[in-house]
Amino acid sequence: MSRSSVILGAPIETGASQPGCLMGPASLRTAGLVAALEALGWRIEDRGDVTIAPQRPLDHPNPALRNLAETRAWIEALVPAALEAARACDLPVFIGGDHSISAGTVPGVARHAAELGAPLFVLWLDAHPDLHSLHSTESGNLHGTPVAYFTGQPGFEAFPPLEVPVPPQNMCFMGIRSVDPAERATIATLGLEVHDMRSIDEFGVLVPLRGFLERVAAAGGRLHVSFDVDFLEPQIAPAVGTTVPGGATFREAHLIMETLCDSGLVTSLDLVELNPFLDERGRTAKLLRDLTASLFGRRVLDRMTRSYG
Ligand code: EXY
Ligand code: MN
Ligand code: MN
Ligand code: MN
Repeated sequence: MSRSSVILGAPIETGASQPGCLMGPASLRTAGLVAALEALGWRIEDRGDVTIAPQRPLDHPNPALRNLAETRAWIEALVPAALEAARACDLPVFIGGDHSISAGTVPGVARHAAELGAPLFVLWLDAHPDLHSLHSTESGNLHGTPVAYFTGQPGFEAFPPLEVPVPPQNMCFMGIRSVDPAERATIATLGLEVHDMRSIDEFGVLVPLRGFLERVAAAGGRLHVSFDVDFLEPQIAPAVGTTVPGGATFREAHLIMETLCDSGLVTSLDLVELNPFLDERGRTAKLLRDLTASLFGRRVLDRMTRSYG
């Protein structure tokens, strides 16, 4: 029987400094994400986009925080939507929207994993660790906070209570190359598994990825992958507001997705931070579509035509 996926859009841009991620779900749909996955034999149900009502501002001791009420409302909307999507299919895909969507999607799929009695692991593919608390962020951009929230760190009294935290030892970060001092301290305190770009330069992506996948398999775990466009080298993926030079190459990124596919362990996916306003003729959206297809089973030798023109 074919495998199934639910696609759920979360057009959030309130967590980022630059507007534009609001258009991310539309851009990926325009790039043909659904057809690309259907062509691989998957049954796809596109549930459209989640929405929130207009919010009144919320006060907070950190005056830098931007759009706290909106982010809170998005989390409240996304946790049940992600839980339902995970219950309904083999591998839901959550399309952002900036990375604050993961403050809703990860707790949602963590609840589903808990229902199944399995531990949830998270692979965070990003230039940034997104480990700020609501008190430590200086930019006030809440897309820099989801990992600290869903791993149950202190400082999130203003966010909805977390039902199922992800244990910090179940995290794996790859591609990291921009870390703020407070985040550096959290990484050290929690002993997080972080493979920065220096480490990828030295060892490639396969050695650390296979090590992590062995941990997930040995624990009988489920695996959520959170893919931030800024994980990629900006020259191949310009459509993101937080570019950092020295990112993953085209082949490194595809090899990660192909290896994840081979593992059979991935049970949910975020595609985040795509800002179509900054794209060049849709090339970043098309790359993200093709990376997702690699995760869903596309192989070079199966292709009859070239994808790029
Ligand atoms: N660490 C920086 C901040 O907190 O403002 C940058 C965060 C960027 C977060 C992007 C989504 O990965
Ligand atoms: Mn399921
Ligand atoms: Mn991020
Ligand atoms: Mn990032």
